[in-house]
Amino acid sequence: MSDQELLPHDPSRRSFLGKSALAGLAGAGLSVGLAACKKPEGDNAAKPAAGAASAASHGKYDVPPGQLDDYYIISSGGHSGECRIYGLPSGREFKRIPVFNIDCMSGWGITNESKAILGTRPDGQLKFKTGDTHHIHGSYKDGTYDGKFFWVNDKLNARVARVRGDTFECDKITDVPNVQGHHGIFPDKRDPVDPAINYTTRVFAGAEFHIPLPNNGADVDAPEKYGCLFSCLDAETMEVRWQVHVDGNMDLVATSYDGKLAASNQYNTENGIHYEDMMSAERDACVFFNIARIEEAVKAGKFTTIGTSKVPVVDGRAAKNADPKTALTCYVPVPKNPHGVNASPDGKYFACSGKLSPTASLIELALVHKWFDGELKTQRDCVVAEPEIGLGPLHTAFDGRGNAYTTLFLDSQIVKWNIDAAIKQFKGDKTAQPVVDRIDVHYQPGHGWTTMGETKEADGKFFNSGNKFSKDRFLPVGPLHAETEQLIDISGDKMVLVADHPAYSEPHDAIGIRRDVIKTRQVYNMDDFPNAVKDPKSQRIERNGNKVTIYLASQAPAYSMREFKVKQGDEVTIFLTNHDKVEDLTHGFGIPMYDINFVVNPQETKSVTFKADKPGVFWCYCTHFCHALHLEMRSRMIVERR
Ligand code: K7E
Ligand code: RUQ
Ligand code: CUA
Ligand code: CA
Repeated sequence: MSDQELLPHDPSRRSFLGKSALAGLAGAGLSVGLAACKKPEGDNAAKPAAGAASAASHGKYDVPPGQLDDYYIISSGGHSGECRIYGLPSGREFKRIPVFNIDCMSGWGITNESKAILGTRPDGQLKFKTGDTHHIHGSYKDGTYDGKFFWVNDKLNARVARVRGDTFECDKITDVPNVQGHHGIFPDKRDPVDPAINYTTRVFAGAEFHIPLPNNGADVDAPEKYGCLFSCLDAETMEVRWQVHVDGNMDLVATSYDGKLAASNQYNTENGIHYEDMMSAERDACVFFNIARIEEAVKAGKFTTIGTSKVPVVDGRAAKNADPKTALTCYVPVPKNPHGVNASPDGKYFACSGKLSPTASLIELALVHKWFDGELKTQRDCVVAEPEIGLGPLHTAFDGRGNAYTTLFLDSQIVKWNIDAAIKQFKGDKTAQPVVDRIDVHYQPGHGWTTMGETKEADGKFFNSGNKFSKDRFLPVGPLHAETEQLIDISGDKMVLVADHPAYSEPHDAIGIRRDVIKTRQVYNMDDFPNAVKDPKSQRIERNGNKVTIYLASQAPAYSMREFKVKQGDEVTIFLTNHDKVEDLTHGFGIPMYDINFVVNPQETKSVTFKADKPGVFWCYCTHFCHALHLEMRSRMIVERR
């Protein structure tokens, strides 16, 4: 296909996509299962271009200069290792929050404070320099966001990070032992036993890849020694409280509004090592965790530990949990290789999407509780609907009015389906029509989310489709294209495409939060930093052998020392306190040829440590434009020859 055939606004340009996606799948050996899937009604190419439909209503969603957005989008950054904040509906990017990556602007991974959070090896180097964020979720109170914290996973190096809602900076990172492919993550919404605790106290995460337990080089060829662990972290201390050994793997995680249940979809109940094995069973599962029972078991000492980890691990495998009345886990069978599990805002259901099945399964939580009470025949009886919605369903979001919106990766569509109608149809009502609307998206949607949709305050205003490809939607910028985040107005009966926003790889999941929920601070508190140079006059140089510590202050447009001397070979630590009190009056500190670059916000203190191995004059300069004399804001570091 020539470039000419891909001109923008050509409605037919979509048609090649469906074919190429299916061809790709056939190559992967998936065609057999999909051939059986019924193609949903309608033909993509015959529909009007979604772009044309959006043009008419465009102005309504503009955010004119000087106006603020209605929502924050708190987004994962995928294999960039960072998180991001955008505005909705404008799509403007406000901030990148470095988490598992190294960030030149802020000095994340450069300063001692950030290195302490990231973790270092004995030689002082960072333990990890890269990461892969997938899911970010906020802390809850009374079933909705309280704006305090956000948690994000690192799928790559098995970590969970916390981002503060007042500064939008990462303040803690925890390594989770004995897991790989640390994928799904979700905070709880209230305590499983104490009704007075109606806020987040735990964060759950699931492991996607089977590894030998422990993974120490033994048992690499003994699949029966492989396993996946579900982990619970303390929201406050960020310590791992306990883990559960499950059958199969875990992908996404969801939690119930009553605080009692967490669940994860499983696409590899086969415990397979290769993809043919992983898709051999007709059904996989959504595994539910009975949090209160797990914590009782831990308290009663019914756990083991794995390798050098001290974290208690309880056995949640099916054979050990056959009696519902004492079971820690409940495996609800759902069709082949699901991806995604999401809680409905009414607190009643989890939707678990089909991926290799053209269906979404709706699981009623009251029935899961019934199963745990021994009052339900089989786990499968927890499924109350399984509508056929289209090809490649991945993630589901809700509008708070009884409708679900599922992304269809292969069909490149969002499908809106009605929960009650789906339940009626499942019970045998042939007149029930669950699917109420579809809209094309461009192209291949992964995550979809709605504004406030993962809270009891789901407002049904916007749906965002996180598309994995943009192809021809934006000016080409080389072989790697931007991704498309497409904003869809879902307030009416029909979905309306409102805007395309490009995004750098790869946001995966995000949450849309009403702006009044977020309360950020304007400046730091100097007292929170033990090494703050509180009075610029207390600036000083302390020497201890060949260790030199420089206590430095900044106030526009100067550093408190015009110069400082160290000796070649010294280990130099610089503490820099920013004395400016005005919001947004941030200074930077860059040392040429020493690879040092970071910013200090108003009233904040940061530090760096390095070896002064190069003699000469080095102009430490302010990197962050702060004042008319910003360029003049410098200090001379003189490294004297030994
Ligand atoms: Cu949330 Cu992208 Cu990690 Cu689905 S996964 S698409
Ligand atoms: S100087 S604000 Cu950085 Cu070229 Cu101009
Ligand atoms: Cu200080 Cu620029
Ligand atoms: Ca499977």
